[in-house]
Amino acid sequence: MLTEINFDGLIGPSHNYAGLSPGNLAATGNAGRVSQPRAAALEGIAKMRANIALGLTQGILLPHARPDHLWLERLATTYAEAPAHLQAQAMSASAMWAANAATVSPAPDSADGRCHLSVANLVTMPHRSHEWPETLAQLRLAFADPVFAVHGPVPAPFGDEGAANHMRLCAAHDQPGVEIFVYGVSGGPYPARQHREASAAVARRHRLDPAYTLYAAQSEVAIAAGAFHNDVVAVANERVLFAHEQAFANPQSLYADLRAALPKVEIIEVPAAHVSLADAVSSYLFNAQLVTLPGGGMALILPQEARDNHAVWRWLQALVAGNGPIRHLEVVDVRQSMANGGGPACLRLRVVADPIRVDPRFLVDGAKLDRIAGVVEQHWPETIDPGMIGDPALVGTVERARLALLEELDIVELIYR
Ligand code: SUG
Repeated sequence: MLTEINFDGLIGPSHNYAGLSPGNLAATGNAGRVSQPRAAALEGIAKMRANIALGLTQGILLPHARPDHLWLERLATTYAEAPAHLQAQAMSASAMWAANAATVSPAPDSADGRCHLSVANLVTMPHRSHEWPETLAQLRLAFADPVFAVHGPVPAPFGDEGAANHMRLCAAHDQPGVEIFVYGVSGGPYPARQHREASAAVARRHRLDPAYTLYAAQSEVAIAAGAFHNDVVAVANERVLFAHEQAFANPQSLYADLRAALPKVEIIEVPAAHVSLADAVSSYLFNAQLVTLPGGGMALILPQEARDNHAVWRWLQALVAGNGPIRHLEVVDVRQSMANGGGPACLRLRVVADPIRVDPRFLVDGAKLDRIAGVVEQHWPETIDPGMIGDPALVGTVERARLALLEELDIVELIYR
């Protein structure tokens, strides 16, 4: 039984606002603010509970070992001796944004009938460039069953940011789909983080049918407005593509190719005259999770910021009042993650698979989330002032917190990586 499983990155105990991502306007705008890791993780857990309450299957990916001593060792330094910017990069909790963990091609799309996962190299941002080894270790545990093929990263310098720049459209999750790889060319003052060459390599190793694989450039204005990933301006689920009018460099040719490959497709384009790019980016309207509900119909799982934005909320009200496929709006509070540029969709990696094939330690229900919340309440720091990142006491707290979680979940393999 193939079904969509959302794997959320649990927000780690080192969550802080060091302002490490140029082009991510929320992260740079909040640089220096005091963060609340405990509240952040509990917000993420509440979002997972809301998804479970909608009848969805929920999984989890875990915070990485921070600071990353192995990375610092390769840079010939130690946490105590490293300059402040390297300390911040080694301490970042950025692995929480699981949409950047990997690109996933479900089994029906691949010539070999396996579900392929390629870990993202995240080479453009130094603080994210060292995520992939532990992400890969977690994917190899969670998806060890031979129905999955887990791949290492595409080599640098080709930047790959994973599922955040990948959309899959299909009649139903268990049917063959059309995969769209969205890449950046340039974005005004900001880096384009997904390179076409990386996407093409992922498509080849996933053994996708070229006739059902599309490439689309992100528009330069979208990147310049703060859409550092495609999932800030577009989201897809089954036959529905929900996108901002200015998301793509050449939307008409993308839509034409998509209609040819999947005649059933429904494209919901939000006009800039109703919702500006600035409103789309600040509200994270498109960073919603677009999901199919077990009883039929689709829901958008939106951040509170989308409700707080007048133009966005008015547009959404009109959307659900109409006769379209999106019928339900679910609002979640993930403010701590949002302040670093990560909305509901950034926090999850979608995998279409039979849950029975997944290592059960990476699947969660309400009772397991209670146990995880207990660890968070006991061990996650209440606040982190980015000026205190070098403090050895903080390092001890962060390391003990992760250890307590791995022990609680019995995922001890990750301790001795
Ligand atoms: O890569 N923020 C992340 C947010 C990623 C959001 N993911 C998706 N859109 N799928 C990023 O820019 C900020 C961390 C800091 O500044 O400490 C950060 O890495």
